[in-house]
Amino acid sequence: MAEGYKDKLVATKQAWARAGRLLTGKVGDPEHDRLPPGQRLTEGWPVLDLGVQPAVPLDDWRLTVDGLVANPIVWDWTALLAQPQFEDVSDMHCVTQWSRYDNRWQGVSTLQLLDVVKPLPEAAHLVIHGYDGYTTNVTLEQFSDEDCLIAHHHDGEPLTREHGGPVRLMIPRYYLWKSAKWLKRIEFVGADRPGFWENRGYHNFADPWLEQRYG
Ligand SMILES: Nc1nc2c(c(=O)[nH]1)N[C@H]1C(S)=C(S)[C@@H](COP(=O)(O)O)O[C@H]1N2
Ligand SMILES: [Mo]
Repeated sequence: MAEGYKDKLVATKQAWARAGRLLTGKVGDPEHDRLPPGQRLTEGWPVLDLGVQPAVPLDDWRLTVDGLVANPIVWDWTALLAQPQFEDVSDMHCVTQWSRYDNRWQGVSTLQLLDVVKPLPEAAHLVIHGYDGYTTNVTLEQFSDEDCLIAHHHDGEPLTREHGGPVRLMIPRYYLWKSAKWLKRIEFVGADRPGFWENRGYHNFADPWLEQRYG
């Protein structure tokens, strides 16, 4: 494992995944409920990561989008802000059972990004990379939900370093481990490639309404 990662914490979470800890066995209905099964509402905002919180100065920050796309890009901060800006309010759900309502995110929508890079027909999956070496995988369909964005502000403030600033991904309809902090690279691939937690017992798809914590 990479330098500085909290190996013990990772091992504990992996053991919980194996044991199916926290599972209620219920299925939720987002049409009628706001809190997915097994979740509790929090007013605060816990910080979770692997123990490495990279400092990425704005001047050095770059987002590479490559792989199976017609138009690969590297955006710096100015290029990100030059894109049409998007705002969305959503709830977030962490696999460790907390949910936080009404997060106001600002950034560039993933739909706008897709419009720019133009995925090739065979690009069905994405690997998301963080500056800390973290990876997570989503399908192109998950990435294309209308509330997904490359976020640089939260509740009107620049995203803090502990929460993934300067820029993180937000994919609010899935458990929060899919929303990579310190976003560095978005790679379009043909075959699914499980990421850090998906390789350690977490569910590949991660729908909180189906309680897809592990699997
Ligand atoms: N780059 C990176 N992104 C990451 C992680 C990480 O370790 N590194 N942890 C994930 C997990 S497991 C969670 S629960 C959320 C936590 O986001 P927060 O600290 O803003 O609450 O970030 C996700 N994104
Ligand atoms: Mo997590």
